[in-house]
Amino acid sequence: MDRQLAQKRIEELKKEIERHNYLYYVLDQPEITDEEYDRLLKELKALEESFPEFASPDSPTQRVGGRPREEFSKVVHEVPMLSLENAFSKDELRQFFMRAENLLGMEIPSYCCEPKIDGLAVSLVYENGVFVGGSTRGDGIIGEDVSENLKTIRSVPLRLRVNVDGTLEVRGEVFMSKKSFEKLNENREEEGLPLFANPRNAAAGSLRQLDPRVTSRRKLGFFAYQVVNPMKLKLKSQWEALQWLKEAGFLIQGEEVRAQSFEDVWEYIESLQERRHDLPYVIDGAVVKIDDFSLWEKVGKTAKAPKWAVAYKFPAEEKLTKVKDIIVSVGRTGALTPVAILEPVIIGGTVVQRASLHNADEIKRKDVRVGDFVWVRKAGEIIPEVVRVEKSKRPEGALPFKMPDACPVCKSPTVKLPGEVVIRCPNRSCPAQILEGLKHFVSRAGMDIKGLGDKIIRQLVEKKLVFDFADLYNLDLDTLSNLTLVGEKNERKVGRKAAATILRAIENSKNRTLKNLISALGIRYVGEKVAEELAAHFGSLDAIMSAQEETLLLVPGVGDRIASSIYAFFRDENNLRLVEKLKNAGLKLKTEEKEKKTSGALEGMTFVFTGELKRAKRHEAEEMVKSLGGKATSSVSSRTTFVVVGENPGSKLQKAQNLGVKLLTEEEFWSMIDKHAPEGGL
Ligand code: 3BA
Repeated sequence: MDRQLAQKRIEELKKEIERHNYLYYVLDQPEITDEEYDRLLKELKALEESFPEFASPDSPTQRVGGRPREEFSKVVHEVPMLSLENAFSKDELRQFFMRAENLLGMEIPSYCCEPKIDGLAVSLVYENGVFVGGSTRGDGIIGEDVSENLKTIRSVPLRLRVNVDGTLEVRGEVFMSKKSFEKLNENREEEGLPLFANPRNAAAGSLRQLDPRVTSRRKLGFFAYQVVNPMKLKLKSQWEALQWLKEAGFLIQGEEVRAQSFEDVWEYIESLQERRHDLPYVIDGAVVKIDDFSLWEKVGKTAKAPKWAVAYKFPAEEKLTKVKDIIVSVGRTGALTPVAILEPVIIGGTVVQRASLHNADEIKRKDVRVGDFVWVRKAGEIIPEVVRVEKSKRPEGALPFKMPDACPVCKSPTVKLPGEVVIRCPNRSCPAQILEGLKHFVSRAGMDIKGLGDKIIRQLVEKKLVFDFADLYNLDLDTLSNLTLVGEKNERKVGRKAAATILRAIENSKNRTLKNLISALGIRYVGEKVAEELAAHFGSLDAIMSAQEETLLLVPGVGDRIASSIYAFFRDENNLRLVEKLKNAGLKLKTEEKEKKTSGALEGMTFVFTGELKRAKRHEAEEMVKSLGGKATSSVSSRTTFVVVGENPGSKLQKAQNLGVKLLTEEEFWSMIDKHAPEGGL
């Protein structure tokens, strides 16, 4: 493609991709599929690589995160970021606005009410409509420059959708949705990393990552609520500012209302409080602002906070309940975790009957005892936690809880490594560790063996039918069918039919990819992502097993801690024996790429599609090509074998002609596919 054409297409793609970002992340009304979106992004990336002179900081390709930094530089906020005064009751809220009305000498004509999102305040700066950087609130005067990380947030527009000359500063809150938070913690648990206590901490941790690529993976969002210099835009009220922000391409919460009286404000707060648990992100109150900007200056501010806005904090939903028992569970890595078993209570709409007490230090600090009444709440609306003991209700004779000196399951004496807070069961053959290890092995991220539920695994371990993962592959029909299931009313046998299904699932798992196997082994700190990288980099388990730590460090995402964990895992005799057994059981210990490459009819051919296809969607056609061993890419180069030309072809046709790449009509393409495709193709 010539330079001019490339530049034009790059601008086109930038605009188009940002439009789809806006449709998806702000309006929640996508017009195209994820595949189509990825294709556009890929095309842009390829073009920017071929024509680096046209790459720019406001390109959506910049959202994946640049290089890691040593530290964040400090920035002074042009206009200080104030804090908000809090009100904890209807009365305090009324007091706050009565003071404002006294200062004004008039009744407040209208209020703007917004949910108070529990996130992290940041400030974004735009020059002539282009995002140039942003920072955290810090102490309100000086914050940290987290520009690169902010760029990875899809709801932060890189270019405004309206024209604004000069500098514009927009402030708002970076947050993580409840769903993303739960997913993130699930992954971290799998990888043996410490969990985030709530979405706010997770968002803060993610935004303050020195490596923007990490931030990019952490699905953050940005809600805008403030235009710093609204007069410049001729905006007259907070409500107008919010509507303008939306037009300019920002995500606003959409729960905001304009209220005409204090009673209406209160009605809003009550209704918000009822709906708060149904929102996909955590809110901890409402922010109520005098709507009219002209009144802001008149009421003024204190050294710390405006007198025209206040945060109403929802009362924390804390319930008093009884600790029926404190049990100690043993995890996959042998870590002992004390858990309070509670008299069930409903908090935030769900029943809570357990709360982790984390570790010995925590339990000692809170001094939780069996029989105590404790205040329980949900951290970040999600994770139940014991806030404190109601000492006045402590039953006589309640004894301080002591962590056991022996594993509650296998009775091995526990150990505490220097520098660690956790107490561990050191016995690698402890049934609890085997059980948790097996659960992980058969999980979706691992070997994905359906039908092997917790109950069955538990029996296999208790009856000493299975000692390690490899033993699963020696199970027979008789053994399995004689295990019991817990039915609606009574226990019954698994039976031959269900047992046969399970055996088939176990057999099928032998064909899982190397990535699945690595993840299934449960090597500490090695989760799905790292497993995938290891599989792609080494191609076989043997290669990973013999790799030195320095070699392991070459794999993306593998640092010192992970490298030494992998290295140690494969120096352990038990693990080596396990791998040998798995090999003998017939598990695949290599990636499939090499096998695939020689078998496909389209091996060595690269296809590019342009224009609309009639017989299938473009991504389906690309899937077909890949399934036959060919490659499908989004941009035409001298390495392209065929360009398939559909209806209304784009600039790729021109480029193919310039480069002399062979063109195919849609019909020619399909007859080529049909010749090779197995039954049931498209
Ligand atoms: N509105 C937080 N401050 C907010 C602009 C003022 C303000 C907030 C708000 C000061 C929310 C204090 C940090 C700060 C920008 C200073 C909101 C929320 N309005 N809706 C009135 O949802 N958490 N926080 N942010 N300047």
